[in-house]
Amino acid sequence: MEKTIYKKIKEFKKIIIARHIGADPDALGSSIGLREIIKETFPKKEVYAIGTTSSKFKYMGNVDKIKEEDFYDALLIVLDTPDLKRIDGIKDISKYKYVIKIDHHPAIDEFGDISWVDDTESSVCQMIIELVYSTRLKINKYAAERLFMGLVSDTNRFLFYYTTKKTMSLVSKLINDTGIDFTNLYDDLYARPLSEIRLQGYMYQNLIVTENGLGYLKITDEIIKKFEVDPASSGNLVNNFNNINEVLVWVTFSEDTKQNQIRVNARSRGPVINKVLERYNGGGHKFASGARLKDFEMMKDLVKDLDELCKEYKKNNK
Ligand SMILES: [Mn+2]
Repeated sequence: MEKTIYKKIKEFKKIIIARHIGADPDALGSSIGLREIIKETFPKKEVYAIGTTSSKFKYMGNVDKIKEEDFYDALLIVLDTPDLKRIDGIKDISKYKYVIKIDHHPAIDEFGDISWVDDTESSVCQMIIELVYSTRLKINKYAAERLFMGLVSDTNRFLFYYTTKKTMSLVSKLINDTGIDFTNLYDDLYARPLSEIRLQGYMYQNLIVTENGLGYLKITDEIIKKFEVDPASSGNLVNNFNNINEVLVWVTFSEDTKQNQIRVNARSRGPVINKVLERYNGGGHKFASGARLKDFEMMKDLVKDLDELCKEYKKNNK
């Protein structure tokens, strides 16, 4: 697989790298990292990492702007994106000459002339590191830093279950080969505004926990305004609710008045939740999923379904 991908990269003069909307460090790190790797290996190629980004992730590097129609003869590489509708900046992948998909989410849409999808991989950044070490691609320090940050972010500092022996040995090799100053990178990754810390305090105080072990919390627009945060903030904090004795699955419902929807972020340390979230216009990983609801009305049903799931899980795992 990696060899075929390398061959295609070698073959094309123009390469576009895309990833999902609402980019996170894994999406940004893998796309920007891969761009730098290709440029390092093939300095004459035109390579672009596209999609919108936020000021919050400025430290991950710059993204490129392109006019899509000028690149239909290019190789398109789509990273970290299981479904077509969530590719940032690409309207119709069928217009491109050749498409490669590289992803670690459970597949939703099958696409790409080549598709390397493996949900046992911790992150797409990990897959890019593998790609480098199994082909003649060259890596530099800047690319290595991007990949390291994306991997650390997606594994929640090597805490998540899909952190494997392979993850550790690839990271170790990466550090050895490129000499990145990895502890320094944490300053960028984990610095947070006080407003978000205060919101986290509110969330800890107000989490409702059922007897079956479901923790849930509604975050209205009023609360978002009061804490001077944005509708995505609570979702960014949801990983900090791991390791609570009484909580098996936890979920936040955050009102987004601009998009006129409720953002749902769910995590689990046991029950498989993505199948439930799929029924609510969402999905994701087994233990980390999200969804979008039209309004708070549907929250009750989802809470009930997840609570039921916790109950089942407890019964079967006594
Ligand atoms: Mn990812």
